[in-house]
Amino acid sequence: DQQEIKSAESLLLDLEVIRSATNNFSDANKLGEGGFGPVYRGTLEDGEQIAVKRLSRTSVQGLVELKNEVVLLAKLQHRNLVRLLGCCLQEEEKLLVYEYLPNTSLDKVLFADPVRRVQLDRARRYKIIEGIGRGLLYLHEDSRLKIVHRDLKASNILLGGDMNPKISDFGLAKLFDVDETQRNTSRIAGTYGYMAPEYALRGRFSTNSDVYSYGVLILEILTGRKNSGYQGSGNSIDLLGYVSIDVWRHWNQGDAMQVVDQSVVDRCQPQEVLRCMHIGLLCVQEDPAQRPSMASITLMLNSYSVGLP
Ligand code: ACK
Repeated sequence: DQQEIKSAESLLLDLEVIRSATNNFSDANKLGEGGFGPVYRGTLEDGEQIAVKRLSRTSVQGLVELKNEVVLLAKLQHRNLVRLLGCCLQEEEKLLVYEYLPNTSLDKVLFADPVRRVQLDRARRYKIIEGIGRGLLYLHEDSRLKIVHRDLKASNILLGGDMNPKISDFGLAKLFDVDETQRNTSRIAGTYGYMAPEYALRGRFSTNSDVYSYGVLILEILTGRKNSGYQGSGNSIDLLGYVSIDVWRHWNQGDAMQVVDQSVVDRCQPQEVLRCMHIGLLCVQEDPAQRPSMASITLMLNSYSVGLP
């Protein structure tokens, strides 16, 4: 209807405006290389800061479909999703414009060298885990799109001014799906180490495969250690370089606490840390059907985060 058409048009940004906001995509304005092309920082005339993704992959979709998809994505608004503000889609230049987040991504915060690493206490780590969970739940269940992210990982989690986590790059995997000739072999969207085995091996993605990636994230956030990747057949959990759920069940609390980051270990409530770790391990089970849904994960997390500082 008229309203829809109007709101779709308001998303379309003028290429010249974005050029001048980013200093004509100057190197000085380049934030880095993202999964779909370089990302630039920009400042609009009114002073608003933006992040511009310059898409370098060719989409399998035509411009009209691409626009429709972007209109749908821009409707998704949630505290834990990076907000899509608009786009500029032309044959020769395809740009997505997002809100700018000043605090870099979770992987830099977690895994940068010790000097630059931001100290995250237990409460902060929980809040990050919970926030990502809420964003993912929204993508899976609340939206009209039922989006499977397909590439959830620490570098796709950006941190807001208050260290509130926001999921980035959601919905993009679908735009850039494998081309016809590669449908069975290429898994372009996923990232080694975060991909569920059924996705990595057979290209089967689902909300359950996102849950697996979320589990890897929980383990990374609690242990402060990057996953060591998927190295072959067998128990997928051992392969991540953490500990398998079976081993975990037989550990006593003291053993178990040794795998978590020292900043998470304080005098109060080791039980909580262990329960959170346990949720992470449930998510990375080999069998997708055994993994909990995001709805039950957020219930589990809520049930014990009450009363956190
Ligand atoms: O870890 P970073 O500083 O955060 O470096 C990467 C780089 O661009 C390539 O993805 C940064 N980036 C992506 N989107 C945004 C955004 N909306 N706001 C700020 N930085 C962003 C990302």
